[in-house]
Amino acid sequence: MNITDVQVFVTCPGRNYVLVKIITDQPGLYGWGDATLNGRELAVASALRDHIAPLLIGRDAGRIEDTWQFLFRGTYWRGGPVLMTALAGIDLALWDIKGKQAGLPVYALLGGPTRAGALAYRHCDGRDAAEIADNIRAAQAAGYTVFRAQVDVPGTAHFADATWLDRTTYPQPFETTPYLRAMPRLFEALRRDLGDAPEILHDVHERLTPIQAARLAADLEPYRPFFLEDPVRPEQATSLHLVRQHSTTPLAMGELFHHRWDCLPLITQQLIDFIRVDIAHIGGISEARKIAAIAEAYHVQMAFHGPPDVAPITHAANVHVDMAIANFGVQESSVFPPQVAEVFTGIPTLAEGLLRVSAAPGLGIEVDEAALARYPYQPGEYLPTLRRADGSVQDW
Ligand code: KDG
Ligand code: MG
Repeated sequence: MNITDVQVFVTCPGRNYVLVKIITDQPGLYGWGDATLNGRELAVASALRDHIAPLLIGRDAGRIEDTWQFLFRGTYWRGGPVLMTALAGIDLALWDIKGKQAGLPVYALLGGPTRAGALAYRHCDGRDAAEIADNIRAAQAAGYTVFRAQVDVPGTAHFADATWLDRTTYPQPFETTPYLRAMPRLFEALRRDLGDAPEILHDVHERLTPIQAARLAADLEPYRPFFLEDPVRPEQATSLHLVRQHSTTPLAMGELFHHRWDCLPLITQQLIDFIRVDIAHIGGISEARKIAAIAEAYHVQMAFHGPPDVAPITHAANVHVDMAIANFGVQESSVFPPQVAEVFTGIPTLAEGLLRVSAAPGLGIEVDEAALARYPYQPGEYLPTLRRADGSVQDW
């Protein structure tokens, strides 16, 4: 079963996505992968079209691990976000093919289901505690039990654009002092309003120094957050030692990591409780299951990144791995723009707070190529840059 073609599509059904279709010499046997890197889509598309696709023609599509090693080590340049996202696109498409060839869903190839579905969390961002509480109540009515709370910071912030509420809300400009005071007040207000039942987490988005992160983790402790995500920057992640020393608030990190070696220090030193790698940015399912196995040995749970800026194929891959591993923690869920449903079928479904994939062979996602052609790439979809009051750059 040899690869005869690797096609790359860049489409924008409300968000820019880079999709990979690998075609084999078996009639009708092909696979879809996602290689979306938010704001750098064309760099990945070029890596795939110009450098990777020509290397794959004629290779055995069934040799997933060998292809992974070939692209990661065999081509010398390993590592960064562009190449690891390109590799993920190939890896996901090959797992899709493997499942279709076997007539089995990918979770069955990974060892079979260990649970009924993947416990999902929902973004419930808002301008203030009251709006977040309302959003949590609405999500509770839809069956969710775990929620992400992001809020404006009194005195410094305003929401210029309400459409950002569905993504992540950020104060502009951003100063850490009011932020560090606002977050414990937010959690206190949410607990007063909603009680103990909702599991509530917060994403710091790498904006704090280690000692500030330690302060926040300690101040949030009475309100029992589900986890505190990305409290410090990834460049010196072992500074989480300082945060650990000062609190028992569970910590999560990993969406900016590229492979298992980025994760190793945090896992083996037990500096985090949840690892949040993005399957689309760490080279796909092959790498994800290795990270899960390492994490399992250290009692770290998996919480794969699941933002709307990766395509539904990655969301399906998340749930296939979540279903099969023992150390699943929680799955971030996203609401896609409505046009996404015109392009993709088989997107994971949510019921009673659990994300599920069907038992269809492969990843279970089909892509309508006529529909994606109606939504050409939109240049300039970059992440906003957060700045401090003095105009200097802050982590977003
Ligand atoms: O492209 C960046 C987003 O994926 C990121 O900002 C989302 O932090 C995020 C999250 O936890 O979903
Ligand atoms: Mg995050």
